[in-house]
Amino acid sequence: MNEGECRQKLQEYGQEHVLRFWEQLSDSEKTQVLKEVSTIDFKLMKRLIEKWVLDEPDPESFDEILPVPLIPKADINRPDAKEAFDAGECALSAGRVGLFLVAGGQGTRLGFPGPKGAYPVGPITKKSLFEYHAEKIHNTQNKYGCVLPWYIMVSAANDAPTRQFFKENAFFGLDEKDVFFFQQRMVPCVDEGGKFMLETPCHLAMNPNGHGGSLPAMVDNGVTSDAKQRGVDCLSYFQVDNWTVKVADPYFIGYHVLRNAEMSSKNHLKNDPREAVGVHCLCDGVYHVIEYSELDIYPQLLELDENGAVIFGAGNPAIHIISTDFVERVCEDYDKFPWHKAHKRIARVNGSGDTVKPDEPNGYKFETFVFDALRFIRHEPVAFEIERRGEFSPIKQYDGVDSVTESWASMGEYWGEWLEASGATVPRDENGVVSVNIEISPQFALSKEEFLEKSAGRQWLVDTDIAIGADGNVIG
Ligand code: UD2
Repeated sequence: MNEGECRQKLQEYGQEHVLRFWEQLSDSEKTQVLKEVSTIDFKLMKRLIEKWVLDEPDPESFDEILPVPLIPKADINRPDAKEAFDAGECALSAGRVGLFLVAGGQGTRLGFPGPKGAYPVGPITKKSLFEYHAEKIHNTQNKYGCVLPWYIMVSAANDAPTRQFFKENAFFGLDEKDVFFFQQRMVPCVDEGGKFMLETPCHLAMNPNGHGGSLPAMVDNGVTSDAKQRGVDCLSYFQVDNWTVKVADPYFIGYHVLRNAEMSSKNHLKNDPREAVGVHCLCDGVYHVIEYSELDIYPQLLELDENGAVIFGAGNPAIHIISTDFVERVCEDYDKFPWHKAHKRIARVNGSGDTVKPDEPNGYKFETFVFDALRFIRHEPVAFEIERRGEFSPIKQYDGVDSVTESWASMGEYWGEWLEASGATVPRDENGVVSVNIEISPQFALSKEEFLEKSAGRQWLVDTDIAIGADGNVIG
């Protein structure tokens, strides 16, 4: 895009103020502006601004909202679960499964300067979130003699540092050709009058288009065609900040395959109506996840039953299986994909070209959410209940709820129980809480059963912090 085309486009859409510092910019700064403007989908932005900023549409309303029926937690003694497990193992061995990680978010709450996946989550080993995920991949690939191609969505902000981190760590021993990075798009932030916002004189305030943007990004960047070429029809979707996620769970994959589902979701039972996860429910017969920030619009979703349990208890830990064909089908109709707006404090330039962060929200960020793809399904989806421990422990901040420190505690409890089952004595405080740090490499064992099998004849000594490595040796 050259300067003339850029001016014309901006004028056509009433956004010519974007070039108001043009005369003061250097050549390279001008090039940057032209590049940013060329990435904008103006028609989409016009639609979003007219609908969400200049007008205030009523929220989506439903005649009836019901809890989703859940497949109960996996239990190998239940025939349906055994059948699902076997089908999942078959799909894994046949190479039908790929991994789909979303890692494009900005991780602002954690206050970590690098990509969130590079965060050293291991309390003893300082292993990163990416390394934890990679170790699970090694274990699963070895177990099933398969390759799990790993499709990782990044954003403009963390693409280069993420690739660099993988390089520095020699791809954690994975084959580089099976790790595929792809970038989601950015969207401009818009002020309350519907105008694009400049963060600096030569740079628009923009944000990644939400993890729903992973679907068109997969198609545009050749991920779905790569998957199809490899014979992958099930994409196991997870978020980078969940260190304990089962990256390729045979039960879950099996239910998805056996029911010929297009999109399947795991659900944990919410312990608090305000827990910061979406709620999986049936709205006028259609599967939806209502995001936690939108719960006040549907107050019945916050109600408790007479025993104090959350009635709409199916929380969304953001773990799905999505079929490759379904990704492509949703993208054919992507104009219908819903957007969400958030009123935020957005740093912008003042008249003298200085960037100022306001004290109050001053503009909007637009995002799409992957779970909104549920409304495109044609077959009954799978909604599968899981135990929180060992499946869902997200890291949103350093301390408090969903934090690094909470994850360390949950590692102690989760792996402490494995060690105790093997006959070890694990130090606990007067409240019964594990009082040492524990890490067990997922490459060594992915489940308690595997750990016990590999621990046969061994006595683990846990008088202080203990980290067991991929080869089963105690580290340090
Ligand atoms: C998300 C879910 C919430 C619950 C919770 C569990 C949404 C809107 N809500 O809440 O229902 O499942 O997670 O932990 O997602 N990401 C991108 N690109 C983006 C935005 C996010 O890749 O443009 C990734 C991000 O890197 C992370 C994940 O999506 O892996 C979730 O993002 P978040 O941590 O901001 O989501 P949160 O905690 O609001």
